[in-house]
Amino acid sequence: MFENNAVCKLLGIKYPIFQGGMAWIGTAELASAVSNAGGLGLIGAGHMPPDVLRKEIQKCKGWTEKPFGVNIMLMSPFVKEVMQVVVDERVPVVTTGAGNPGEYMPALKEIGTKVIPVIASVALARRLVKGGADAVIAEGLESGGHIGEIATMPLIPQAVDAIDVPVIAAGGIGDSRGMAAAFALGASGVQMGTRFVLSEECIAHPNYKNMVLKAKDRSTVVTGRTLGHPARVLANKLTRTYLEMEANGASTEELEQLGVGSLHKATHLGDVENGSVMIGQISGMLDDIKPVKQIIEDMVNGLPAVLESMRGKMGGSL
Ligand code: TUI
Repeated sequence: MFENNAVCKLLGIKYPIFQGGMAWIGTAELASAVSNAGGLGLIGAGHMPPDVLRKEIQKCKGWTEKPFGVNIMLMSPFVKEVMQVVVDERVPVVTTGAGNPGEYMPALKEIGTKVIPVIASVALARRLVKGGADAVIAEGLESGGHIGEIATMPLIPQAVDAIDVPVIAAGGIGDSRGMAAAFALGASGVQMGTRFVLSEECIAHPNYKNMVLKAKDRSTVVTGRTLGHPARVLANKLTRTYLEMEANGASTEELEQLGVGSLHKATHLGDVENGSVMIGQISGMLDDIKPVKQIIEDMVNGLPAVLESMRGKMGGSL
């Protein structure tokens, strides 16, 4: 179906479907399952120390023969060391998030690693393509976790018009309709995070998955705007405290202190009231936990019906 798709050709994968990085839960289990199912699995390095990341990469290599990647979170205190690990391990694809990866691109490109930064603005997309990015992931503010300020719908076509490498759409995509919409906007592929949280292979605590299942359209809020690090998370006890402190002018240190360890608390300990549940707005639509292979096949197999339905909605022949 995707024989001539630019992203599939660039990476040697069957379907142009990426799994979002996702610190703590984008593990070798999930990444290898996505790659084995024909998409691109990504190990979410988050704040991982370099030796932990190396082990995760080696596990992934043991579980899949297919291309996979590492998502490097540029605000990590270990960013230089984890970049060195992906170079040493010759990881085929690197995606980056939460910053500008420009300074690291030459070393990655030199060993043939494909570099695909997440961008949240057209200006950064332009700059990174000049610096050698092989493609970009344009991520709208519907996503969970760290976000920019533009929604997916306006971001994708503006990024597509501005650059001449493939654009992968992210943010608010969870089924074939979202995938078709991304292609309609000019994207060449999609990335999904929250949808893959609700997979059998995702190691997130059952309480975490349950919060995604129960979430409605307005269940998430954005914290950290005053710090300049906005993040979309499920509204809970933690966010109520956080937003109240933020509104009352709490210091950066006080706010950062609240966040320390909070993602692990939610993803691994299952404390979804005091922990940080980083999920996207599409949560409201997701109501089943499936094997990764089925998530991907349902996305792809549902496309013809979406195209047919579009013709119907338009109400005339095109
Ligand atoms: O990075 C993400 N999502 C994330 S990162 C994250 S951080 C974290 N927090 C606690 C524990 C562990 C990890 C959680 N979720 N998405 C990609 C993304 N990148 N979204 C937005 C951006 C972005 C924003 C600004 C990319 C570049 C950018 O440019 C700034 C610049 O320097 O020009």
